Amino acid sequence: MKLLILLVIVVGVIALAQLAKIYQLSARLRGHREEEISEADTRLQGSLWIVFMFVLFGTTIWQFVRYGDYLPPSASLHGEAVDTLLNFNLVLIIFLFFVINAVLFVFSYKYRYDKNRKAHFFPHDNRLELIWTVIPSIVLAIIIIYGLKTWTEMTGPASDDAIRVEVYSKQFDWTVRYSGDNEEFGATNFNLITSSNPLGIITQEGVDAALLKSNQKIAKLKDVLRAEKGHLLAEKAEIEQILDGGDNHGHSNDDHSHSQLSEEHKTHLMHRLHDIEELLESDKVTIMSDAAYEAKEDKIYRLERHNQRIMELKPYELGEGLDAWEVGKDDRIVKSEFHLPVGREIEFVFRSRDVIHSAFMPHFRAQMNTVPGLPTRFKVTTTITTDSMRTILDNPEFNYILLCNKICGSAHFNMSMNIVVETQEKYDAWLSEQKVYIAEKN
Ligand SMILES: [Cu+2]
Repeated sequence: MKLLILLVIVVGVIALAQLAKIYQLSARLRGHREEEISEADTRLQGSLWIVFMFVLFGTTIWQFVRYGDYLPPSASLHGEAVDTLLNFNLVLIIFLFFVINAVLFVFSYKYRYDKNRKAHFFPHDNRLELIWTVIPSIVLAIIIIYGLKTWTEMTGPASDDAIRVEVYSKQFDWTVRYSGDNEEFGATNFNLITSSNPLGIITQEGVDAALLKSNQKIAKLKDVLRAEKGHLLAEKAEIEQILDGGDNHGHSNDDHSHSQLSEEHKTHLMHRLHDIEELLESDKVTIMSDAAYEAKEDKIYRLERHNQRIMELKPYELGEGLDAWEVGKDDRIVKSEFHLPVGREIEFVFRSRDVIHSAFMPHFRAQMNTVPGLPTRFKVTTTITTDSMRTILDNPEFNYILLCNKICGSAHFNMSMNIVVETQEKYDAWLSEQKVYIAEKN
């Protein structure tokens, strides 16, 4: 069926081309020149421009009526400022859109080809140049200054009584941190990140946990390497050779101390030989290529270096001030959903563990990239609780949402977190129930 339609279209196009050719040939026979276009033709073309203009304007207006209200109501103080800025730009652009297109199409109609009209030679006009340079400059300056002003207001320093919330991104989820009762965030270090300390908060327990974890890894790797068959066989052969050679030496060499030492050494080697033989017979023995063996050795080296870094962190932080070191003990860590009180200024601090993500909270009109190694920030003042918004939108399922707005990997779509905006009392009650990080373990 599709093929048939395609065939009809192709044949139709060929037929039209042939007809046009015949028309051209017949025109030549009738003594018409190709560039001679009749008055009726130009009038038709000109009128079609006008028709097209009305279709364009009509569909544009229809789209605004149909889809113009695409944004949900803004639920933050600066959200209204953002919307006003957006609307200001939109109105300006739409106005220009109608003016420029009207001029374009009306002039195409009005100044269509006329045999009796002579073109006016008009090379330059200073006044016109001035008008179309100065007016756009002023308009653009207004747009830029207005935009910058709004942006600075949104991203400027937060007030002292703002609630600070840390939003931490990684492939592929969000973690949110609130400061504990001391109202300060604990220092963090990426070397301390473990499954039980996802933000790498620096505390004694955090340091111990990280060291323990990497020491366990090192021990496990060393166990595997120790039981590698090739290396065991080589060591065995070496010891056997030394033991054989040692005997010979004992006969030919009369150095007393040397043979004494050999005796001690010999027992040690015998023990080792016994261990190797036992290992070789056990099911612990592994077989590895040289490359695999070296890779494991390299891994041990890197883990030891990692430990070294943690150890360096320890005295430095402790020396600089115990407060900074232990302040994270009561930080609260939240996943999957976080709460905010209504009517308060919230200062978000964004951090990232792996790649650049973008924290996007559409109802707060807030978006900020999260960059590894560089904390970014954004402040928001909440204005509408989740419950009120559910009433406004007449949608009992509604939830504010935090999304990732940067294509950050295969499960990017999965990076979302619900936000609940509620009264201060409810928020306080909720926060006090959240997990206190690490301190909880003791
Ligand atoms: Cu992401």
